[in-house]
Amino acid sequence: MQTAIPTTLMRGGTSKGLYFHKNALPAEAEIRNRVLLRIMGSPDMRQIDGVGGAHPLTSKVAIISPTMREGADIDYLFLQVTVDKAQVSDNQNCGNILAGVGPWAIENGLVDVSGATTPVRIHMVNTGSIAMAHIPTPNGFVTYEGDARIDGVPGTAAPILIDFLDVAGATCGALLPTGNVIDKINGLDVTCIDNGMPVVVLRACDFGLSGKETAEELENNTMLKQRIEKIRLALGPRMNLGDVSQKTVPKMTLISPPTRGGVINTRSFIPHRVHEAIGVLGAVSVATACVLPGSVAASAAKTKNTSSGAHRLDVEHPTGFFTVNMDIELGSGDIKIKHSALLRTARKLMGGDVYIPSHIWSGK
Ligand code: NQM
Repeated sequence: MQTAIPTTLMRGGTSKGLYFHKNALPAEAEIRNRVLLRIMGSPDMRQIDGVGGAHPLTSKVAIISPTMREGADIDYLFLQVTVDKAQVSDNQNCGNILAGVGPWAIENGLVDVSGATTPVRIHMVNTGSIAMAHIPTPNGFVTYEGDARIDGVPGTAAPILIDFLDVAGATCGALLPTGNVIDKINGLDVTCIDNGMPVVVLRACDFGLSGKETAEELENNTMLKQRIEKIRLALGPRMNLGDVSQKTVPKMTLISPPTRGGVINTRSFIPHRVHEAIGVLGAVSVATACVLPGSVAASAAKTKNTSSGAHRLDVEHPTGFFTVNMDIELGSGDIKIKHSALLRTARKLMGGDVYIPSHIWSGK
């Protein structure tokens, strides 16, 4: 016997995942995770007996439901399903998958269309913060067609503007989780920052790299990966994340001076594979480090102005740019982020049921 579970396959930004109504999955987290592993086909490098895409960026899940949270329209819980391990993690957010949440909520009757653009206030359950997504709804329906282009996705689609108001320290408790702008680790200077995603910012040159290496070159460099993982494991507890050996945070971003007119060039380990672009909240955290006086990113960054106010920060990544718009207030040695905003697109790819052997859910 197989059990059918209703779901939607969507591209959210530069990632892809399954979007579920909370009621479609088991209520108990342990059974739910077992079900999700089976749906995706994990653990298996190829996820051959499931619908996962055999990469962390395509092995993602959004669970959406009505909310009790004041100031929000819906709850969004993000789960990362590890490809090659029996692991489902709720310890990170995902700003790319977030892009599909508003359209899904409208099309599934959780939010009413309210004009040519429908604002959806999304409570990101993983961190307790709220994002406001502006969903194009001309003629009373979600449209996926439009002329917005984001790097890392071919073609164009309808623009989804996303605002973040309160993501600083969302996971680690503070924008600078160690209390320092610079930390010393294994003889290197790094900046640990959490503006929506815990990230360790490292200089590519400290590893003998130019920063222009391809994702594949970096992934094939076993010594480099081991060195970076050692630093990650040591910094996890110092960033208030505890033992991170089984966690997907912090992300590790190698930075170098920009080469294509942006503010900084990046290569991001997320944390074991290398991102083909950069995560949304990962980019927000790195962009914040660029305008943070004294950080390792600030010295490499080409920021046109470093004063309080509005900034447009083009973060270079392997497949293009990620633009973060930010409103900041600089104090003496610290920074307050009043607001950050960015552009994503999303597309509904498939809707229907996904099947698992019934005993996975029932436990019999
Ligand atoms: O940082 C990948 C992605 C992400 C996360 C990862 C993301 C974010 O690109 O908000 O979007 O870093 O695991 O989907």
